[in-house]
Amino acid sequence: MSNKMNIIEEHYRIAKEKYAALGVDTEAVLKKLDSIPISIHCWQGDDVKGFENPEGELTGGIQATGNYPGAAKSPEQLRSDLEKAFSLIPGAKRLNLHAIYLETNGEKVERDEIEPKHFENWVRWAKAQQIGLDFNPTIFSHPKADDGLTLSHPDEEIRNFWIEHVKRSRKISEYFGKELGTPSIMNVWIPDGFKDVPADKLGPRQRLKDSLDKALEEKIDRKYHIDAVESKVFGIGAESYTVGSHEFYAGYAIANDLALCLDAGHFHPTEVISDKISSVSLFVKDILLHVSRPVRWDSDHVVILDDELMAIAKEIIGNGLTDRVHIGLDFFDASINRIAAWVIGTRNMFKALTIALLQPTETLKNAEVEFDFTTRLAMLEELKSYPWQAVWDYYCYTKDVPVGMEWLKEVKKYEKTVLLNR
Ligand code: RNT
Ligand code: ZN
Repeated sequence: MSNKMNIIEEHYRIAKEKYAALGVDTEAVLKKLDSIPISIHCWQGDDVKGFENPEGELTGGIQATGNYPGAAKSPEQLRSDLEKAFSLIPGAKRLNLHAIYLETNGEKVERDEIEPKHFENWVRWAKAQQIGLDFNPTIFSHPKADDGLTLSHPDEEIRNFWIEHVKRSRKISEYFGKELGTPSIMNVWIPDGFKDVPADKLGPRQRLKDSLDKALEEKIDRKYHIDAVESKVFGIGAESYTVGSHEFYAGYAIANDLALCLDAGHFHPTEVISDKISSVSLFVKDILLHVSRPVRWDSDHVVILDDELMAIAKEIIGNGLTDRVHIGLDFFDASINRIAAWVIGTRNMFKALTIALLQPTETLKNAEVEFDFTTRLAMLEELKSYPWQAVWDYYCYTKDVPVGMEWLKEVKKYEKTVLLNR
């Protein structure tokens, strides 16, 4: 161990010198990294099933494919899996919950009846973990969403049901914020759309606007709760039209001073959210990211360290937006070990942030304003092979989490002793 420790420290020392020559202080980078939380989504642990109904089927144009053994089947299992994942990830974490992860002691509680008490165990656990919580109303996987329309449904009764669900979800989110001393971001995503060419594109959008106006009417202190809305370009079974499009929600968020959620899988395949962050930041106070990975469609693959992930991190860091851009993850892969999925995706997000923090942003910006595009390109290319990995390893090491592939051994052990016995 001590030999290994020396190697990690030695590599870090060399990297520190190399970055210092560029004017980058790696110690400051590590400190800054500590202050950027990632909201880890609970739903990777059980393929977005929740605890409302054990037979619950995932609907709403999203899908978790695969049948890898060991999915969490109870809140206790899910929390234990999360603890395992957290122990393998350095840095600040939050947990993002959905309404279907409620605990009711076997009692049937409808979505329009949920209350803070159904999330007391989560709050107790979050306190023990010293993390904040975020929240989402679950407006899919439900008989009242089976028509493919919810808040924009032509039937007022159905709209009212979902409006009440959102209202109650906001109270739960506020409760999280009050209990944990950090605002809970509550994100509204609905699956509403049509498979085929609509006759009326305006009507459903008018109804959605009206439903949101009602659902979000009550003022809640931003200290405890922040509302976010998430757009989408299409879903399975809603290929021709999505009620909550990007323009709809960008407009709605700006008009109502809400946070706008940008999901990496929710735009046309050549569009990237990294390019949207700076623009949106000029018009909304808070941006929520659903960092995901679309493969040909909104497939919600585990986040890898690709160009787009690094670009997202660079936009947040380079523009000084860490206080206003809230990083959440949103992927659900049931074809691999689910704890590994969390660890890989979250560590990659932290790696991308490390790389972005190690970039001499001011030098690059100065070259640019002087129209020295040669220096800009030369430097950006050179930086790609700079020893960011030594800084990352050192970060993991100082946070007492496994360095490099060592974490996988822990996951395999847990799989053998816990997951395969479920
Ligand atoms: C669906 C949206 C939404 C969900 C989660 C479970 O396309 O991305 O954010 O993935 O709320
Ligand atoms: Zn999303």
